Amino acid sequence: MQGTKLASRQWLQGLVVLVLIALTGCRQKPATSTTPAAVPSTASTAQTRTPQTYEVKMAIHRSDQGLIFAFEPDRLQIAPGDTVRWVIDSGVHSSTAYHPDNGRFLRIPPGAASWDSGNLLNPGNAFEHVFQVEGVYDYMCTAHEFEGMLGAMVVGRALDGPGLSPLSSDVHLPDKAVAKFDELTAWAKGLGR
Ligand SMILES: [Cu+2]
Repeated sequence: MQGTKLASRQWLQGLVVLVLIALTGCRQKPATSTTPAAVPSTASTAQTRTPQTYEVKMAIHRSDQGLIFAFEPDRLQIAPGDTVRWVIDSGVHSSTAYHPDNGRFLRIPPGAASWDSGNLLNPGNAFEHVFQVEGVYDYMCTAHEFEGMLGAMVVGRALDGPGLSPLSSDVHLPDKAVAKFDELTAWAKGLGR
């Protein structure tokens, strides 16, 4: 009698242990299965956008009015961290920031990195610059500034700064460059802040 009582008690204890294992196993399962699903979904929504690269062609076109020298597009709104890649389509050109480092007056946000590609000689030649500081940037082609070959970049918002101010009266530029400045500044102002 004693023997069977002991045996059945041991059997009961064993059953209790098995039930406990089964219960904790059930309780843990949903926890481990929801955690991995939650992590990537929150990470992907919280992450910043992937930086983009924009291409600007540098070209010469014939028209009824003569040759047209142009950045295409000549104006772009991008986000901080984005890259602009200038590529020669036709002709010899540069992409050069209006910045004292390039012997010009300042028309990019204070503290922003200047750039100068130098002359790119052949179709397909390219130059890249990463824009980090928010604001308005003006640049030109050194060879064709007098032809109005200018471009503008708005990085983030068109914040007040050198790129939005009127040209100072002591700056002497060819008429076509002045006209292009006015056009690009009006565009940047039109974007709002
Ligand atoms: Cu040019």
